[in-house]
Amino acid sequence: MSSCSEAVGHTTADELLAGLARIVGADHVLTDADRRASYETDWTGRFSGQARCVVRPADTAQVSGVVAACAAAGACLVPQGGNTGLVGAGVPRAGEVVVSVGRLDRLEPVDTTAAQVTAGAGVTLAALHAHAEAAGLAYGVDFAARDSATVGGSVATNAGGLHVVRHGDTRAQVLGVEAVLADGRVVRRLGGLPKDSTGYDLPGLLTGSEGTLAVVTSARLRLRPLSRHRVVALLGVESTGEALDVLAAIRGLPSLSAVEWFHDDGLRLVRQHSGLPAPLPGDHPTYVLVECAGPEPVTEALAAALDGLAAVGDVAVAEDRRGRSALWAYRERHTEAVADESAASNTGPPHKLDVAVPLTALGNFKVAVRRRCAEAGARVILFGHLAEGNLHVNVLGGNDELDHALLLLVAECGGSISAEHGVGIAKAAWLPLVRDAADRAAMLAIKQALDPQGLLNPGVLFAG
Ligand code: 2HG
Ligand code: ZN
Repeated sequence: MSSCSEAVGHTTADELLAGLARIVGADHVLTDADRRASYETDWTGRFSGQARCVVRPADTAQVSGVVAACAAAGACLVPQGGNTGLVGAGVPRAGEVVVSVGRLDRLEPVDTTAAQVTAGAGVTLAALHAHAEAAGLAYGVDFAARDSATVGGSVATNAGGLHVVRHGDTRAQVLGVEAVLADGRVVRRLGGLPKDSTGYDLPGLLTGSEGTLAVVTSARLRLRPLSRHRVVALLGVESTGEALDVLAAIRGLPSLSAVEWFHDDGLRLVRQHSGLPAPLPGDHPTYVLVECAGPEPVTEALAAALDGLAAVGDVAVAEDRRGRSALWAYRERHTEAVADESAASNTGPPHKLDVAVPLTALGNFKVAVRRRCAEAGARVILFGHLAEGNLHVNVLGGNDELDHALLLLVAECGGSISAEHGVGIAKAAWLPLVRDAADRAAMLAIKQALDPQGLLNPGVLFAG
């Protein structure tokens, strides 16, 4: 594939900027360093690079024009949503054009009969939730960065989040997408037919493609019934085994909507960072947060499922909105607490390994991760989504060598090196650990077919 950063000469570069300004308006082509800055560094501060410019198209036609102009000039581009990604896939690396989809924030009226909605790539998850709820429905994907994270970014990464146990990942919500291909042509599949086996599943392919195959401009999304009743329980447990006993006991509840977990060291950081009080009377090595939600009251069924379980001693339960948010805060504030701690301890941005392992391997994996980090003199905070064996391994004071050792452990137990954040540039080098040569060749063939010049998000997913 071509090296696009060299492909644009000076004259052509000026022409490209002028052409982009004609498409989106000069105000929406950001070339000054201070106007580009917030688009050039990711949320963690770990990934950062210089953009040729940042372009902010207002609609699909403008995105198409921008991509076509870049293709004609041989200029690479990096699509960007809310810039909340954690694997470096949404920030420039070597003078690419950043295509920010933030202005594609159109939300169409909810189709309550089909329980679907079409949302622009720049719509935030929070706005999508509010829109669906106003129509008496709900969107099934949610996570802490909801106020900034966008539909486009969550489709591009196949984001998982808090409710995969109930509704599946983003791919399970996507009924269709509209996307701009590498040459500027637009593929539009927004009909929302739940039954449609006509040809390849392009929406499924583009979901999770991390901006390497097309720029997603809009998505047709499945909505769910709005739950009128909700309960959150936070349980202190003594071991991974006990946490899994809790999971086994509640797994069959139709109302189950989240099973999260964190540990004493993470809780200490969250409390230090937020000033929150202790959530439970006792201290425990591990905490499991369970949420149930449904059209009818859900608390009794949860209590019955947990009844008699040896693991359940110390527990806090909340049914009202305030109480539920107070319990969720202990889990959701881990990311910011870790960021604060890394700044305070001068260890540099944390290395975040978003991994999943089979539940049967979880206990041993956790022990091995802690041992490796201790041997390397690094600190590790583990939290995440217990129901999927998804651990956010946040390493303070780590390095690439330690990442390598930890990802090897993941591969050895049949896990995923990227459960819900994407591969990005952070983990591209380790793709061979979990995708064999035939598998990588098939993926690369798709990449080359859809983006023969290699202009879309170079360096993401495929290293080098
Ligand atoms: C979460 O589950 C997010 O809170 C962020 O996926 C995870 O900060 C992280 O590592
Ligand atoms: Zn997560």
